[in-house]
Amino acid sequence: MPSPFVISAAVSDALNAGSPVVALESTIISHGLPRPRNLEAAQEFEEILLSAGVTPATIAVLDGVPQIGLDADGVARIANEDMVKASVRDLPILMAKKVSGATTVAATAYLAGKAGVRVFATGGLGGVHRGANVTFDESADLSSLAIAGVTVVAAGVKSVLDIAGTLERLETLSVPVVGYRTTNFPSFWLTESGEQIDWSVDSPAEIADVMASQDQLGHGQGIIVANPLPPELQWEPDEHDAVLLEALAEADARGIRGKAVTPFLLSYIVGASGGRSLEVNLDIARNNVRLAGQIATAWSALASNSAAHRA
Ligand code: PSU
Ligand code: MN
Repeated sequence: MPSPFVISAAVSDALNAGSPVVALESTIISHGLPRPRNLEAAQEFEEILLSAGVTPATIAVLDGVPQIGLDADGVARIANEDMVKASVRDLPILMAKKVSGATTVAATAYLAGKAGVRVFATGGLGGVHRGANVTFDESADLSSLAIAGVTVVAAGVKSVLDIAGTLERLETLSVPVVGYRTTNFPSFWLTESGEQIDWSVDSPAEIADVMASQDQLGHGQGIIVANPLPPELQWEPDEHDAVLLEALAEADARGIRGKAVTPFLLSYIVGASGGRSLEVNLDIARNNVRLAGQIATAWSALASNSAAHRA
């Protein structure tokens, strides 16, 4: 059967050469950031990688075709078109109907894994929603990372979620979680959530070692690298807490459900914070893209070293 994916020439050349590649998601651009900043952000994330010698692979479904690596026109499309938010389960339907979709962390990690892209940068992961014991609302990001062999750099999960519950589910799913130079799991806009994790790593090379060990085990799970914003860049905690409560109450009052919850909360919070949350959100993503580039570089050095040893 022909491959249903299109891997761009830049990404496939980089993969064949063993050079570093980082996957980027498209839901954060289509549904997580307001226009026109979203297009600038998508371009800037690619630029950060390119200037570090890393090939960006922004992932989306365009007219029914999953694309690993977009050209400038593709990047503009995910920013400017009203595309559906696509999780893993939407992929076959988008393909059959030949429609476009912006991929979530779940769908991006799945496609990146299929294409052989091993490192992925996002802002914050989806997770267990507050009240999930009643609504069953748990992001497919978690179950997808249990099967996609991709290392995801994220500033933890948003404080709108049940952070402790999310960490419990990741334990059940056997997804390794390491803090980058911390054991205090970040809560997206804030440097620390107060939830402790067991392990921290100190360098991109150490993360590459964990990836190699995971490969040796043949376990197949992804790895989460929790990368906190430096405290001086975080959102002021008092303002954050107040806006968060307001956003959750508003979502409840309006009866927002299902896949609309995360985009609603993010855009409400941008408005209620007078744009402050947006600036912090962009810093988070830049910080994660930078670290992902370093991890991909360390991974490619490790892979070429071990190939040299085998030769
Ligand atoms: N984090 C962000 N911005 C986002 C998202 C997460 O900073 O836009 C998106 C991601 O694409 C993530 C999705 O996969 O929200 C989770 O949605 P849900 O809770 O419906 O699974
Ligand atoms: Mn959900």
